[in-house]
Amino acid sequence: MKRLLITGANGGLGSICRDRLGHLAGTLRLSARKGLGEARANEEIVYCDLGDKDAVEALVEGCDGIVHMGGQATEAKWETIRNANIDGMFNLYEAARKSSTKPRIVFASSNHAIGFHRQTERLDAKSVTRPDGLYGISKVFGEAMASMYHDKFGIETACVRIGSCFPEPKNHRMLSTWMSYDDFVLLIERIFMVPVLGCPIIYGASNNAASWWDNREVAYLGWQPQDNAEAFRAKIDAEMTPPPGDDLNALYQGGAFCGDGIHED
Ligand code: 15L
Repeated sequence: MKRLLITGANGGLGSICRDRLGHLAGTLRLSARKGLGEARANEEIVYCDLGDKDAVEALVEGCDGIVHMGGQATEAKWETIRNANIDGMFNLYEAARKSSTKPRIVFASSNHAIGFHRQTERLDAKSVTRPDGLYGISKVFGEAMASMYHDKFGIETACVRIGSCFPEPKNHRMLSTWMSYDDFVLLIERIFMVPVLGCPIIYGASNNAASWWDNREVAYLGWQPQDNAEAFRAKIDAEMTPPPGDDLNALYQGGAFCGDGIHED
């Protein structure tokens, strides 16, 4: 690619993209609302609020690919989610539709789009969504946005329902949901290399023995995650007791996000 846009490039996963996806494009265009520091050799920095339509249009123009990590990354009050994840998604897709480059997009969806499924269920790309909060709803919305812009305008998006992408799994639930940074980077590489992408739903998790998710529908990507959270089980067992059977973290795939209450402030 000539120019790859990474939104949310100051966040946890956005910074991994910044550090490890430079080989995919001549130029990385990095965006966030703040905190991107100095531009490195192949980088350009554009500060932008995703809720600002004109700014997002200028941001997207000239990009052949977008890794959309920007937006609200956890549960929050509706106004925050609406600006970043609802208006922000619309602005991004409108900008992509109007651009001269028609970028291929990676959308950072989340396991919280399906969080209210029980941990005893096995899901694939056809499973119904069961969002576990306002954040999860915004991810379902984002997937619908991607689907419509693909069907109507041919814009390709990989909707990655990211599990728990951290250096290591942090608790027993993450033995099922963990995705290593290495496997995440391998996935992004495959998404941009495959000749025809379409608009698939992909479960973003490593090759975990305790996985709840089946990615057979996206075998055509050639993504073969290498890591397995099982390697951390003994460490987690030593550090904490497993949650009791009636705990949200033991019942639902979305874990604690399934708790009652709505963020009001
Ligand atoms: C997410 O969607 C969050 O962005 C992340 O911080 C984790 O909470 C993750 O889900 C998870 O479910 O572990």
